[in-house]
This record gives sequence, C-alpha cells and structure tokens, in this order.
Amino acid sequence: MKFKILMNHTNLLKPIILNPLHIFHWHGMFQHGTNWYDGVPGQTQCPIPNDVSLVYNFSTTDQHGTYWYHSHFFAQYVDGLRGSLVVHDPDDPYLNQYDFEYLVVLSDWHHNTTGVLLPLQDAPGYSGLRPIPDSPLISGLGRYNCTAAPPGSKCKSNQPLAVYNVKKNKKYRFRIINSSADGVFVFSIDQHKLKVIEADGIYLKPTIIKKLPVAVGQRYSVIVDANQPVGNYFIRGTLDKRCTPINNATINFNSAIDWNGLGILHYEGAINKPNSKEFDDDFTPCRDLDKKHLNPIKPITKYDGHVTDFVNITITFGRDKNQRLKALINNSSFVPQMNDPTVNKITRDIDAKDLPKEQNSVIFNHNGGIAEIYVKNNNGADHPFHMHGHVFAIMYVGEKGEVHDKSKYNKRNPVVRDTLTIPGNGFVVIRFITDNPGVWAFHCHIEWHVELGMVLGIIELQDTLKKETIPEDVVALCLEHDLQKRTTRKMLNSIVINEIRSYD
Ligand SMILES: [Cu+2]
Repeated sequence: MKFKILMNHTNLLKPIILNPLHIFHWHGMFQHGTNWYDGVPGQTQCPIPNDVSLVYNFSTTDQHGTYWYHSHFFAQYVDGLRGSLVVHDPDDPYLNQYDFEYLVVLSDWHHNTTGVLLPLQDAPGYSGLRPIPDSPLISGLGRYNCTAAPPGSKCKSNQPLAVYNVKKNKKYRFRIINSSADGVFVFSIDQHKLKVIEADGIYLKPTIIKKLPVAVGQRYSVIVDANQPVGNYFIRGTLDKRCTPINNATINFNSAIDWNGLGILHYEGAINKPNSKEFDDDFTPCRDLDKKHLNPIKPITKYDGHVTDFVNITITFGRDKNQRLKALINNSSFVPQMNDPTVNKITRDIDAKDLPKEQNSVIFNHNGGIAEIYVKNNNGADHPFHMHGHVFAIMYVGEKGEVHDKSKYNKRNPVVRDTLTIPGNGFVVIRFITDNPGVWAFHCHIEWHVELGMVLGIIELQDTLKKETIPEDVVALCLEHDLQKRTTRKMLNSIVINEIRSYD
C-alpha cells in the first residue's frame, strides 16, 4: 500500500534544540504486528538518545485518512515536535467530489516551553488548572497583542495569517487536525459551509455543518465549495474559552491571548480586506460534533455481539504525599518505567497481572473478542480520551447526572473513531475488537493530564505478544543507555526554542 507523509511545512518550527531524548507516536495508526513502533515511553519503547536514529518501520495496512504524529515524551509535542500524517486512499469514495486538498493544523501556542510549565504544574500544592496558552495557531501562524509582550520583545502584532488560496467554483478537501496541548478548537470559514466526510480516518455519510468543534487529538475532513463571490473570507480557528477552566492560581491565568484565531480563505483575484461575518454556533459547546454528523459511510455492525471482556474505570484527581497534583485512574496515577517498557516485560514472559500497579494495566486475552470499557468521569472537566492501536465504537455518551442505561447503547450503527470527549462528571461506554496484540495507551489527550498520570495501559493478547520478537535496534535503545538517570525533570529545562516566530 502506498504510504505518504504529507508535512504541512508552515507548521515546522526552527531551529529547535531539544532535550536529547525523543520518541514518536503515530496517532491513529494501528501498528498491527509492530507494537514497539507505537512510540510511547514506558509502554512500547525506550526513548531515542541524541545521536541515535531509529527507523519506525510500520505498515498502514488498510488505514487511510487524516492522522498526525507527535512526541509522546514528557510534553515535547507542545513545544513543536509534531506534524501531520496523511495516508491517501486510491479508492477514496469522495475523490471525485473535490479538486484539491489542504491541511489545517490547529494548535494552542505557549510562549513558555514545557520545561518551564511542567515543573510549575508539578509543584507541591499547585492549586491552579491547566496552563493557559498565549495564542491559537492555524497551521503554525497566529497573532499576539504585543502591548503584553515583555520590554525589548521583537513582537509584531500584525504577523501574517495562514492563507488558503482557492479558485472560484473549485472544491477543496480541508483536513483538520487539533494538535493542541489542551484546547477545544472551533473551525469555520465565513460564508462557506462544511461538508463533513471523515472523522479520525473513518469515512462518514456526508452532512453539512457551519462550525466544527475539534477536541485535542481529533481529525476531520470537510469539503468546502468555493462558490461565493470572489473575495477574502476569514477562516476561524477559535479556541473555545468556555471549555478552558481558569482560576487565578492557574499558570499564565492573565494571558493576553486573543482566543479568536484567524486565517484567510483567498479567492484568486480577490483584493478586498476580509470583513466577513462569523456563522452562529450550530453545535453544543465543549462536546464532540453531534453523532448525527458522524454516521459511518456504511454502518459498522461488528461491535454488536457478545462482550467478552468488560472493564470499569473511574477518573479523578488527587494529591500525593508531597501534595503534588495527580490524575488517577481507578485511584492509580500512571508512572512509566522509561528504561523497561511494558512490551519488553511481556516479551520476557512477565505475566500482565504481575506488572507494577502504577502501570495501570487492564488485560484483554480473548482473541477476536469484543471488549467494553465503561469510563466514569468523577471530575468536573471534560477529558478527550484517545486509544492507541484501535478505533472504538461509542455505545453511549452520558452527561452529568444521567443514569447508565444499557438499553440506550448504539450497537447497530455506532460512531467509530479513536478520540472522544468524556463529559465532566459524565460517562462513556466504548467497545473495541481485541484483535491487535500489544500494549496500547488509552489516555486523556490533554497533555497536562498525561503528565499528571491520566493513562491506562491496555495489555492485549499477551500470549501472542510474548512470542513476538522486538527488533534488535529497538531493544538496544534500552540496553545502551542509562535512561532512568537521563530523564529527570531537570533535563527538561534544556529545551530551548531560539526563535519562536521563525517559520520555514
Ligand atoms: Cu484530561
């Protein structure tokens, strides 16, 4: 199968001198038979030291669509170690419905690096919420109110915006990725409705919307018809403030951020300054796009059957003995063992039930079975959960106060994707097919919550997994380096970004 990485070159930052350890996750890729290339420290591989290279050698098998890749090591991706990944489909059912395609990579930019931000969140007694960003970015470009910049700053308030060029009466596929640390983005183009055709690599029955809410880690494709009068129109990548809780102990709570990120849809020949008007909201704030817009192109029925494994998990927050904030899954905060990932342990014949408790393991042993996970959110915040190695079917999303009623499950034509929002104090029920031997993270994609330990380790088909052989160069990453020593918090302060406003 043809494999192609499409880089959105406007999203590359340069130059970046990073912590000398890296690890890359290929968000949305199933990694059938190549669990060790999933790129999760402590679960699937040891980090790659400086001057060492690793080829991630995996097949996309039958997957096509919009994905992305990012570091999964501490919060490196928030500092810019991320990009888009598109697998083109020669049999794309919508290929004749658009003329060109574009990538839109949305992100929430922090002026401080995560080397500064994470230790603040990790400080004993920290009583704030998630760090507040400084600018929303559309494909790496955004603006900042320079009156708030420090003295001597080279900040310019009229930085160029991302411009997407179109020709009148042509149709465009926009692939939209929310690669943020945290924020829910709302994407729209003034005077142009969006025909939604893909969510997280799953083709959809097309429906028309005005505004697209995108949680962290989610991807969509929409078709835009350039059928309006020739002109310049605003593209809006708004960070939805309603979904970002703030108190005055929150890191950067007095951020000068303008939550309304802008780009421009430029028709060939247009000379006007854009002054287009934003659509009214046609979605529920802080929730995923409504399921009526997410019907798979053909109903996916394989999740309607006998559930072979059932797991019940609860999300909360707590504090450790040093009063540090921790995210808890079933009362346990995930701690990766950087120098001995779980998959290495399994292949050494360690039984999954004997893994250290703080690896938050859940075990699925039925080959080809249907696993069901009930996630209860005992916390007021919404959490966008992403599963590695799989897509899952959403049986139900329950709001705060709703009673869990199995008769309401959507078994016959469920929404299928790899990232969903779990409502604050609500619950979700998802199902997936246990057919992919591996150690797969299931975690909140708010990067600040990952760092607080909101991660589960799915141990799937360990009897098959333990017979597999991890490639020598991957194992060597653990053997050759004293990683545990090198991955201290102190190291993170070595992240330096020299010029945050220099783009390729
Ligand atoms: Cu979260």
